[in-house]
Amino acid sequence: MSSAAHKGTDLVLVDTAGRLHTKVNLMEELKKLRRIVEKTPGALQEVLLVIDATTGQNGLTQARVFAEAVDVTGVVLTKLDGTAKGGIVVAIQGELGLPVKLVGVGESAADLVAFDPEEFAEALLG
Ligand SMILES: Nc1nc2c(ncn2[C@@H]2O[C@H](COP(=O)(O)OP(=O)(O)OP(=O)(O)O)[C@@H](O)[C@H]2O)c(=O)[nH]1
Ligand SMILES: [Mg+2]
Repeated sequence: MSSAAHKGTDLVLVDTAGRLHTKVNLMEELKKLRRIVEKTPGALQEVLLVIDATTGQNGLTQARVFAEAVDVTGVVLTKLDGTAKGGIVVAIQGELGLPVKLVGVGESAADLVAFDPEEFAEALLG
């Protein structure tokens, strides 16, 4: 964060690898990351939880734990290009009020696109 401020960087993406909601020490680390980002006023823009469309009920458990730990602002639903429909985000929104902000429909950066609720609902029900 201080390096970014020093260089006048526009955007810092903090990506955590292999984090499991069941690993208490890793979740504590995540909370610490949030606290560090928050030291810079106005820096914290989004806290996104990435959920794989193939995730079932466990996605809701994950969302609960991550939301509690770091106050998630939205969900990124990946792998919507496969057969999975990602219906768990409906339960996540219902219980935690977390909106889906982006969806992944492939492996390139350009495949991360804005969430289209209508298209999603049609695919889910159709
Ligand atoms: N088809 C498809 N593949 C995806 C999508 N999103 C990610 N992938 C692929 O899934 C694999 C895992 O993606 P990562 O971004 O490394 O997953 P991750 O959750 O960050 O994994 P960790 O960093 O190990 O926790 C990679 O091969 C990605 O290219 C998607 O929307 N569609
Ligand atoms: Mg990763």
